[in-house]
Amino acid sequence: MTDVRLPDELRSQVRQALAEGRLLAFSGAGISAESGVPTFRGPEGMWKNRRPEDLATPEAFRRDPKAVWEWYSWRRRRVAMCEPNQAHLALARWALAGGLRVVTQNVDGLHDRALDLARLEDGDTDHGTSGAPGPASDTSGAPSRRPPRGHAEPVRLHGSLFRTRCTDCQVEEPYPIGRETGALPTCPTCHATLRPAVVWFGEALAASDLERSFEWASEARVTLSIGTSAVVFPASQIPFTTLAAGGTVIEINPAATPLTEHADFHVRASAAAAVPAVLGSRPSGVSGSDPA
Ligand code: BV8
Ligand code: ZN
Repeated sequence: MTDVRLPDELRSQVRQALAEGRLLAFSGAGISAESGVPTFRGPEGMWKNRRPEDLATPEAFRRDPKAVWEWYSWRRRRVAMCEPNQAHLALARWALAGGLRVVTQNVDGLHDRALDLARLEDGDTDHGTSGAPGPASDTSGAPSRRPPRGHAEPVRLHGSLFRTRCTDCQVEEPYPIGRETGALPTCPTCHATLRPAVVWFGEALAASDLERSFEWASEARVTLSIGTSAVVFPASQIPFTTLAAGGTVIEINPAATPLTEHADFHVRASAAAAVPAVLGSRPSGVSGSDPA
């Protein structure tokens, strides 16, 4: 495990927050970079030669739904070939043990797949999984404190690449890889065109997701801001909500961001290396083979 030198005071705050279930993990595209998912901004960013306004807005979809679907189909196929990394898995194990909650800006579904893998490790197969392959389940017993159902699920502030929403009747459904035909997908109920179930620029986030996320951020003893450029509003206000409520913010990012000067500590390292090191070894009761 990478040696991350957190000051002793912060390390004990992280331990205390995990023991009380009051650690919030807030993630952006950078947490998935080591899984091979391109980030949005920065030198290798997906948007370096595209403007978000050209593709991730309702106007773009109205103007040219085919071009927008081609971009999302390319991203879906790209993400489907990626696996959760040690950062996703460390968060999933602690979420399953009730130590933390996850709020993500990402639409790649890797937090969900990591949770499937952690449940398989934990021998808990009654939640249903996304079919993610995982190590042989080890039934050495459930974690000491299994949180209430749904507690471990991430809040997906910006939606999912693997769900569609009808542009007319608004029905939202899973849209697994392999269902694409090349033609614009249509609603099985009203036959209108389907769109990706993501939040585009200029669209409001789900009020319930926002409310829950900001509530957790104000209750958090510690918020980890992991792999986000901290520029997209309103999600970017989550770590500031923890600070305003007197909590501690630790940023994990190889680069500085607008959050850095306000955070209590900046771990200048990659997520896959730093997140397991900051959280410490997995909770008792959840065991299984180490991630690949
Ligand atoms: C809304 C889904 C109101 C789609 C996304 C002017 C000023 C301020 C705000 C605005 C403004 N003009 C407009 C706005 C509002 C706008 C906004 O914030 N714009 C920004 C760009 C200025 N926000 C909105 O429009 C939001 N809606 O405000 O609605 C409203 C209210 C009522 C009624 C109607 C409307 C909606 C925002 C949601 C947009 N959708 N995604 C899709 O994915 O296709 S946002 C998109 O950006 C992704 O979700 C992404 O996650 C998110 C944030 O980016 P990051 O995750 O931070 O990724 P990024 O690449 O930027 O950074 C990666 C970081 O990782 C870097 O720092 C890098 O250093 C680091 N990194 C790299 N490798 C690693 C690493 N870290 C760790 N480990 C590594 N290995
Ligand atoms: Zn419909």
